[in-house]
Amino acid sequence: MNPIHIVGRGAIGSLLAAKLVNLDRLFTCEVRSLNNLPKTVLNLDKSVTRLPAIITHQPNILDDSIVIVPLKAYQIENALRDLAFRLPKRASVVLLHNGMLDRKAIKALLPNHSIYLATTSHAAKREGSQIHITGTGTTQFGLAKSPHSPDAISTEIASIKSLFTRLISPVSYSDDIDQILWQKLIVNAVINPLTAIHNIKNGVLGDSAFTKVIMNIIQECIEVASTLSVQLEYTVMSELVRSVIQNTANNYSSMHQDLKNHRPSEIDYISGFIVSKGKENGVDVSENTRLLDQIKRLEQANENHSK
Ligand code: KPL
Repeated sequence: MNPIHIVGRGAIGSLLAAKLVNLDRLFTCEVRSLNNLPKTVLNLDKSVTRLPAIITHQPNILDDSIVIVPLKAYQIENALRDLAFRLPKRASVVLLHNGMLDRKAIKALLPNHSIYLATTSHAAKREGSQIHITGTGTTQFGLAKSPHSPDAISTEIASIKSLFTRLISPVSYSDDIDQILWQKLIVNAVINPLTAIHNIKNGVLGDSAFTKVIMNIIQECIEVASTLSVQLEYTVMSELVRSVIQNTANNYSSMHQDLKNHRPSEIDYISGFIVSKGKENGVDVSENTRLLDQIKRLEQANENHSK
């Protein structure tokens, strides 16, 4: 079995840590600061898992480790820069975040390691010093790049799949991770800014008052994706968005929670990504631009408030 290393103790990092504790699996975890870390996880069955204390910021990462990086999109580049000189040769890295990163920059940061991209709809949120698991979902991952042989890559994929199956199942490996990440991006481009701007739970977006704006967002995103050679169907995307709104009706989106708690949001990696790729490729992205600007204003207001 590969050693496991988790970077950070946010909501999803803690969810993974709690699952490992419940399985009696040893793992290491690194954090930027030892202050104010969550201590327990409230599982869906209402049982509570105590998270192991972290006594050192950066424990050694063992050879052959699966290194899971479940951070906010805006934290990933720095985290990889920091990991680059500590990763043992045969470690593989799995990035698990919302939004789209600059793939070239990420690949350049870890030229000698396999990088996998993953997305999950398992959900958790922080309440004081406890992480609450708020829903189960599905997990998909795919390869971004690897310097290794096809055989070595197959072994890595099997190991990651087997690990994730025990932690955040059901899990599937995709040869076309871009399709999957774009689908998740569109779900986030609809739900996250709208719920944060209107201060509502995800389910309220099922009201007919939001039909037009949701349609515009999805259409713009699909056009941008197509200029980047990712083909998505409007009806499929609209149905996916509708089902996520329904299945997470009682949740507040991560962007809603970020703004409420005066944390930076991932808007630059969600609507910001759509807007910048749209402008680069001559696509009208006015609806996504409006959302981007509104979230930026809310972030600014939060910043002014805390000065
Ligand atoms: O991923 C999410 C998020 O909140 O970031 C969704 C799917 C919108 C669920 O809330």
